[in-house]
Amino acid sequence: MLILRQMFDAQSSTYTYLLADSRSRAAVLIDPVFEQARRDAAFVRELGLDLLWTLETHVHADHVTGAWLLRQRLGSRIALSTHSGAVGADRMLEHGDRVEFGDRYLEVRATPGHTNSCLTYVLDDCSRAFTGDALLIRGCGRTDFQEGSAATLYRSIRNRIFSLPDECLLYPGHDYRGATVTSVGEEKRYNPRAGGERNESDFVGYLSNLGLPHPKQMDIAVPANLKCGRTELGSAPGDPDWAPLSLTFAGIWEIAPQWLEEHVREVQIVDVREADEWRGPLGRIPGATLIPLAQLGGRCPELSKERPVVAVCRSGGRSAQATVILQRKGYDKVASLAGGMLRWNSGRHPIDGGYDFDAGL
Ligand SMILES: N[C@@H](CCC(=O)N[C@@H](CS)C(=O)NCC(=O)O)C(=O)O
Ligand SMILES: [Fe+2]
Repeated sequence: MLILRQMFDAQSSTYTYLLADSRSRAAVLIDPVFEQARRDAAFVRELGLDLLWTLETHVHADHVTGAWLLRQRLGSRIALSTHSGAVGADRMLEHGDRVEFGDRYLEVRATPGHTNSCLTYVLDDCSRAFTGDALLIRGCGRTDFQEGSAATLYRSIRNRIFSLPDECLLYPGHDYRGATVTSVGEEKRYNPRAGGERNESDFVGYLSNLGLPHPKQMDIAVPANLKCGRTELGSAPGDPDWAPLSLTFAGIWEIAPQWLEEHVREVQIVDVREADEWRGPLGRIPGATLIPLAQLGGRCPELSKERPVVAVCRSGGRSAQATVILQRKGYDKVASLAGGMLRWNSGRHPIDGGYDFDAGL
């Protein structure tokens, strides 16, 4: 079975697509965004996937790719068009190539026009295609910068995208109006630039008169993307360095029980359960302070902002919300204990109080 997830970067209105083969867990990620690399990596980890490739649909002008950051984090390899002129990739793709992931593959189609490097990735059974900016929903990529050519783009759309079956679902590189997916049949009929009876001259005339300002990030994005998003930084900006935290897809920083056991004295542990749970069978972490979640907003001055705070609860749910409350109050070194006291106990980490389950009490 195919796993397909569509993610959105609101800053650049970019879609990133995660595709995976559910049997082997092999995955590819199309058009990752630099600022979203943590989100994407968390998603890949949570779903238990093995990210083989990040694939670019083209050298983007409006955002920096997350390809290099993801290679650093997850060991994924980088692939993009041989016509990109980019350095630092692991594979340069040609028209007709296949990118395999487990039992599935994507067919590479060159669809130049918006840029020379534009590729459309077609799923093995032609049920879906990822068009980048060659074809957008009721739109298409502009052709007034990089190596743009409206005549070339018209032929790419007509010969290499509209030649797919009408039912083939099309997933674009961007949408600026809130739409997410379309189909070949729908765009052939309704695309105002390339659909219906429009011929090449109609298309070229339309594209020559779009009158759009250049993307705001263009001067940064193009040179960065020609290096596959490589920076001099080791990791994404703002990554916490006080502990090996992992970011869940819900946006919560979590810490593993083993690390906490080894570093209890270096952090402040705040237990956000109720008093009866604190005295209950799961016990409490030695050195923890009890502040029930409902009181945390008012009582957080009891916690220092200088030392990291780890929030703890029964299962990891309330402590996740505690990190949100603490961050709002200006605490920047915060994490939630993954799995809460349940996982802490099942891993046999030390507790005060609680019941001795081994003794059968
Ligand atoms: N306002 C956006 C630029 C949007 C833009 O120019 N997008 C390109 C894709 S990289 C495009 O082809 N847009 C076609 C259109 O908006 O019709 C930004 O500053 O990032
Ligand atoms: Fe683009």
